[in-house]
Amino acid sequence: MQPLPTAEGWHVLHLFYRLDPASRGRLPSLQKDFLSLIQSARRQKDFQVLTVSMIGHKADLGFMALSPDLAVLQQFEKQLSSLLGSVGVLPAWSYLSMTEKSEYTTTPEEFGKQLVEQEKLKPGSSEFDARMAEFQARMEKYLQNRLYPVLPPWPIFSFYPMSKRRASGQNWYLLDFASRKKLMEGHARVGRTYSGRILQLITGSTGLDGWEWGVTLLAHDLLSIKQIVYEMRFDEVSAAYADFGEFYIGIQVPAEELLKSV
Ligand code: 76R
Repeated sequence: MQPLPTAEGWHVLHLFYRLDPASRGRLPSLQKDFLSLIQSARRQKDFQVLTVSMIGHKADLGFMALSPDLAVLQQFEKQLSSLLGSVGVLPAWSYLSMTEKSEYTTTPEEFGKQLVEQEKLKPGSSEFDARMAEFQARMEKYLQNRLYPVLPPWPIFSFYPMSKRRASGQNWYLLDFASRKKLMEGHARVGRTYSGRILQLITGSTGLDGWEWGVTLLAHDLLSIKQIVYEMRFDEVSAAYADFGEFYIGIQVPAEELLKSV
């Protein structure tokens, strides 16, 4: 298949499969082919896939695959579905999105203004220049992480889709940019208090799937997921403007263990 690269970011495909009771006993027979499929996918440039043992009846097996090439992702999905389908493990749900940078990040101009107004630094002074250089370096790393994330093997995996509301009197898309930016600053303030406990990856899916974003959260413990989602509910962006889909929760395990874990 012809490569389908994108100018910015990576394609992201969340895939969920459900076991038929009769297929459980047949899973061990797939182990070798399954591992060789995962390993050969992972050899492709910048391809990542998380393997997740799901909790509850919505799904048993979960995968979050990322690739710069949409064709690679599509082929991975078809090969995986065909392999799992051969023992009666059937698709339960999928979600297509793309990594993206935020519209609401602080610009160098805004940061410079803060240094002058709040910290009384003089533009052109050596301290001002040093702080600006540090800001630029931090932003570059941050943008790189959003567009090209490297996802750690933290055990708790949570995925849910969300949209910003478009209701009368509560229409996110009719707010002006300054108001949206101010609201998002409040959101980010809450989010940052979970630094080290929650890794969040927001991927855009407007025009690609049924909701506007996919929210992937990784954590070391389930309580952190419950706490952040609860706390965010009180933040105005989520309280007034967000609608959510179903929550898919699982345990991230090495590919070698996945089929043995369900
Ligand atoms: O990206 C950043 O780290 C900078 C600030 C930031 C942006 C721009 C940020 C921080 N988020 C941003 C954008 Mn978020 N986020 C969610 C959810 O359950 C809910 O109520 C909502 C789901 C969570 C749990 C979460 C966590 N965020 C967004 C967007 C895009 C909005 C748009 O473009 O209009 C959505 C849909 C969204 C939703 N957010 C953070 C977090 C956390 C933990 C952080 C801090 C990250 C850190 O500093 O490490």
